[in-house]
Amino acid sequence: MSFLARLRQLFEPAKTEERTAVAGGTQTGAETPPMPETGRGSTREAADFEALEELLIDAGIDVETTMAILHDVRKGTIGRPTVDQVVGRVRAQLAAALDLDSALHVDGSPAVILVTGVNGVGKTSSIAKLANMLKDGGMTILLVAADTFRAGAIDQLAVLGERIGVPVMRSIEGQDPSSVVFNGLQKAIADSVDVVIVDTAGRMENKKNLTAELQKILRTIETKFGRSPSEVLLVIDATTGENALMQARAFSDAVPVSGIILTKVDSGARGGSIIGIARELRIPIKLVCDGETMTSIKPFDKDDVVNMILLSE
Ligand SMILES: Nc1nc2c(ncn2[C@@H]2O[C@H](COP(=O)(O)OP(=O)(O)OP(=O)(O)O)[C@@H](O)[C@H]2O)c(=O)[nH]1
Ligand SMILES: [Mg+2]
Repeated sequence: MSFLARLRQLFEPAKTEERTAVAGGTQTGAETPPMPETGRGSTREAADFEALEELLIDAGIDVETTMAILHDVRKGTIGRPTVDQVVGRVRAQLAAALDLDSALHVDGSPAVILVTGVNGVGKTSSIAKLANMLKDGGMTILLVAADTFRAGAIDQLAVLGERIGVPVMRSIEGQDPSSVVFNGLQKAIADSVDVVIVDTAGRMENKKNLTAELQKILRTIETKFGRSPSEVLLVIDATTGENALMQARAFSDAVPVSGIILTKVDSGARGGSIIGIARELRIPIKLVCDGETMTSIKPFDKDDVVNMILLSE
């Protein structure tokens, strides 16, 4: 059952009716007035709020946002809130948490976009989708295969680049990722390319190596080319539960993450943890991927993401 359906079930009028009937009342559901502030009403309200709190936490919503929602629902209603009041306040708080600068910055010549994330979240495919989107917008792109941990990763980017008609700076397995980025940027400058998008490894011998490599790539861009990436994007798989927040914390501790690409929202996403990331780390979602085709990418839309969370099972 979706988060929204469970919310509705918790606060639906029928429940009030049933409870009132048990208590000896005769009112009918839809017209049931709010419960008076009696001792019994307060106990029931407390139980409702406890259930609401449980529901929000269970949906992956962070504690701070959960508390803000409970506070809003309490302060805005006298007696028992209606379903629509509760849903409206949940929506408003989720939207407020997501209210960050979601514009994708592609400044610089070339602009550099570094794409990071743990293995399997959708980095390489999102890069191809993003390149395709920017190319359609009239920009020239170079993809850089700086995930040199696996030969397969290099081939995957090369195949996708060919499919969308975007050149790829290839590498060889085991090559220093920073040297690939250096070569790529040199080529991009020589060819007057608008945007360089760098694929990175999601898996290494250990996490320390992974973040050290990212930091080295950033240093190379800074020291050799005197610039910073216009975006450091972290890819988060929307089907990941609370681990998503831990991933975001770890990456943003290591590198200046400027935005999130939220992937796999088409695959039964849970997604609630994205709210904690936005609220705690102030990292905006910039792009959303919802399928496996090269056009399954779109700029972040607040209502879409709020709906995704509300409709998640
Ligand atoms: N349904 C769906 N599948 C996706 C989406 N994005 C990526 N995938 C799939 O997820 C799998 C992993 O995607 P990759 O792009 O290879 O992920 P990665 O992060 O580059 O993986 P590593 O290079 O191994 O770290 C592939 O099978 C993709 O087709 C999406 O938005 N929707
Ligand atoms: Mg990859």
